[in-house]
Amino acid sequence: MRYLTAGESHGKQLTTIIEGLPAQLPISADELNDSLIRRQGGYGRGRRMKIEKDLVSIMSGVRHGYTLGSPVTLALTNDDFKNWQDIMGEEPVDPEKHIRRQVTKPRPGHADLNGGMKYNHDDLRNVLERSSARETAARVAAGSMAKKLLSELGITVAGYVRQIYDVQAADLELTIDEKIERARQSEVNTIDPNQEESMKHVIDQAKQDGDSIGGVVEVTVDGLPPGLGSYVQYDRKLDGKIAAAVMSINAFKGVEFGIGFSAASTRGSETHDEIAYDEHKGYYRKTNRLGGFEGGMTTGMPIVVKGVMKPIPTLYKPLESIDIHSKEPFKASIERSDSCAVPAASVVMEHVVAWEVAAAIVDQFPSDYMEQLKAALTDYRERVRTF
Ligand code: EPS
Repeated sequence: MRYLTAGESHGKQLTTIIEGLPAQLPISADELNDSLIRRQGGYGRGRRMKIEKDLVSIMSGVRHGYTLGSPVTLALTNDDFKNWQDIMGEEPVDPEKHIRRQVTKPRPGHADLNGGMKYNHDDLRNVLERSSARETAARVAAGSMAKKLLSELGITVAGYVRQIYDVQAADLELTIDEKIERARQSEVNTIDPNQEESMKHVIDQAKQDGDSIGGVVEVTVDGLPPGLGSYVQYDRKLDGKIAAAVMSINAFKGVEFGIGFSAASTRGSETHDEIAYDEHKGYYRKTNRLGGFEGGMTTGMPIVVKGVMKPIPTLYKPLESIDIHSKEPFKASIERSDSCAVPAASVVMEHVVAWEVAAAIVDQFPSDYMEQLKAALTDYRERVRTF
């Protein structure tokens, strides 16, 4: 399974094309929109999200509520495009004419300068329109199809906020359904209601100061068989694929599975997950410190993966940079921005992780239609249970 996204932040639309989904997966636009609407929310979002209503149009690959096995095209209109038609239109423009909203002042922390140098753009808008996190809407659209496929196989994915700035959610023993429910109830998508107000408070403070803040998001995947992914080749390790997917989300700077970086200071005996056996459920682990992976393969325990998001680099409080035309230093001008997009990022991470897990399953159990996939996975689950 693979997908491509296309579209500029203030262009006409975002498009996602997915190839390789088995036929007869039941799907409706409403289910996809539920994910897209969640991504748009969250305390700390800016004015742009009041303009956009991310509702998907399914343009191909689905008929009468079921996938056909052919490529699926999902389109999302940018409602802001009507205000940007002359700036973002595809028709050639007179080079002498002043182009509104031209960007010559690269913002530290964005793709602006490096992208401009690489593609030889003298208007950095040509970079920022595509490097914008608006693209994550198209990835959530793909991930919502993947989540539906996983749910048909009894696999559940939850994304939620662990930390905003210096406010941390407590380590709580919750079922995956409780995590989903709590994150949905929370304005900051956290599972710890005791930290909700403090998280909102640090967002308000950052906004007041013209600043931005980041945080940590976590995704849990439950209901997995052991042995997804493979140790036999570096690029078939599923934790590696998930890590790459998480790192490719805009503004993400780090990823860890289970105890992650703290494994540097735990002994082997405190790090690994002892193996146990039960006649009914087969092999299982007494703990899940490794976050559901050994040797690049799932252990059958839940995948638990965290990602860290840096503060959004578009600041009301400007940082120093250099104008690419005059080569003069300047302090960046005020731009519309989100002061904190960590709650939205938890939804994005949930969907990119879901995609990688679904793609690994479809790779491992090649199937043209859902019944075939379900049967193959049921057989495999039974075989590993009695192994
Ligand atoms: C973004 C800047 C803001 C965000 C945008 C990502 O948009 P604008 O420049 O239009 O104010 O709102 O996020 C989205 C549009 C979205 O859908 O998440 C950026 O620079 O990355």
